[in-house]
Amino acid sequence: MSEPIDTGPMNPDFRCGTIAIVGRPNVGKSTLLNHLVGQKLSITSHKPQTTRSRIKGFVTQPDVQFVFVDTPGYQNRFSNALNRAMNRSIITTLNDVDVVLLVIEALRWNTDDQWVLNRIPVGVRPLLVINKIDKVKPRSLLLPFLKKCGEEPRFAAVIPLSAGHDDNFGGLLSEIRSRLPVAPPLYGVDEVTDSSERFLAAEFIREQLFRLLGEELPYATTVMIDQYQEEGNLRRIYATILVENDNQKAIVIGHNGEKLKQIGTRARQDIERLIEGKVFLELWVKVKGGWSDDERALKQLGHGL
Ligand SMILES: Nc1nc2c(ncn2[C@@H]2O[C@H](COP(=O)(O)OP(=O)(O)O)[C@@H](O)[C@H]2O)c(=O)[nH]1
Ligand SMILES: [Mg+2]
Repeated sequence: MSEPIDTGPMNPDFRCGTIAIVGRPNVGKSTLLNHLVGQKLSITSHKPQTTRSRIKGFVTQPDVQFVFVDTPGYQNRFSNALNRAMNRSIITTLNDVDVVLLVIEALRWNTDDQWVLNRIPVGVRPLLVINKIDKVKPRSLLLPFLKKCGEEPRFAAVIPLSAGHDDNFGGLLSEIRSRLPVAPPLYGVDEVTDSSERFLAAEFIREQLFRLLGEELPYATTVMIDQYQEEGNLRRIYATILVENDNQKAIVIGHNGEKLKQIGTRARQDIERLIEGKVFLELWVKVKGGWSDDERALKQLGHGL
């Protein structure tokens, strides 16, 4: 149950707004979102383009509600349809937000970071989040880097942190809050995202494909939820991992089904943490393009028989 938040005369300075998290792949955008929200929502891996769609996460405090939007990794290397769509989605996001966080890795400003910066509208001054400061060795290298970034007029502020290790994001949150408009909250206090459980379940399975399969294979896979049944605190989830050929299918299943079992166990544990309940998860692996897959694809579009 949501507690009503006091946005009336007692609290005339309640602020609420949307914050886009952008940056080249692998800088830690999704990790930052998850740690800000205090819950895994956006899947992460060391491989670029793990995040394929926009995920929102909310943080609500007595005087502010932050609506964070994690974006698929900006990238310019390949220009296939998926990437073009992803980049379009980010540009649309940027025109529609109150604050932009540009995330980079400490000491590693490169041409991809510059490419992302060039895509931020000229009138928008992003907050520069310098992530992974835990990796800087020796520590003395950090200060000159921060100083250099701080002198760059394009950035509204520079905030060094370690998204994966810090447990206090007060500095970042207060920088953001001062830039949000006075507005009532958009979501209930106990809401953390507007993504459905069903969608997040598919994402958590996909995350394990990225983490447990080789370098290339994850990009050839799709996860479909066939059935998602809720029985009190229990979820029965039937899902299919679609691959492109029999060879890939054999790899996903693994020797004696071990790989698929590992994928299923880890994804199940993540979904259990999300719903704070029990999950029964059944995974199938199928080769795309077969008759039944076409039928399922149509069903997902709402044209099922
Ligand atoms: N050492 C270190 N690694 C991090 C930190 N934040 C994220 N990572 C790692 O960086 C990789 C990419 O993170 P991810 O959030 O998926 O990046 P994204 O592509 O920008 O969303 C993952 O392996 C994370 O565990 C951090 O603060 N320190
Ligand atoms: Mg990501």
